[in-house]
Amino acid sequence: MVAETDARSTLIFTYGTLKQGFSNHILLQDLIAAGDAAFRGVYTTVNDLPLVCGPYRVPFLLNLPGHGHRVSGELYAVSPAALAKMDELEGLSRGHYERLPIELRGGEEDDETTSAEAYYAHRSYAEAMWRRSGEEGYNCYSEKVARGYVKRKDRPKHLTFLDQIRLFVTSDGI
Ligand code: PCA
Repeated sequence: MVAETDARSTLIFTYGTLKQGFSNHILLQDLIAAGDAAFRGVYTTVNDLPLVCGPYRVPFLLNLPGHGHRVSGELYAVSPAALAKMDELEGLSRGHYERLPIELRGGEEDDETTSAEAYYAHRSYAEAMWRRSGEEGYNCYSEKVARGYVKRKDRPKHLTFLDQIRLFVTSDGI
């Protein structure tokens, strides 16, 4: 369970497919129904950060502060069990994303900052992805930005996610 005052809960800032209305939100819905996650509000990053799309319009926040824009997303408090499930979905142990601190503003207290964590693109490909994106970022993973998103089950099976990322960053942008 994740109570309001639970010291064991972790605040996770979601900026992509985990948000309401996007393909992986179903995981959070299940966790909320089980009492393992709670929605805390809409927040925006304090710092400019690049939010880009990789292969299949998959969103990636890059840990390259000072580039891109302030990014909006949704904040959730999650239990340790929920965090483990989210880490698995985001491929932490496979080098897809890494979970790192992020500073946010928003929710009720507009003048205060909130410390949370977010799933950033793994450092092994973040800079290459920034160059591949023409060093242009979004401020929100909206319906429009997500258009063309391909679900995991519909992607080529013979390539790993990291293979697909490597192909994407070394291609010319078609
Ligand atoms: N899911 C995570 C990271 C990127 C993604 O699509 C999120 O929504 O924050």
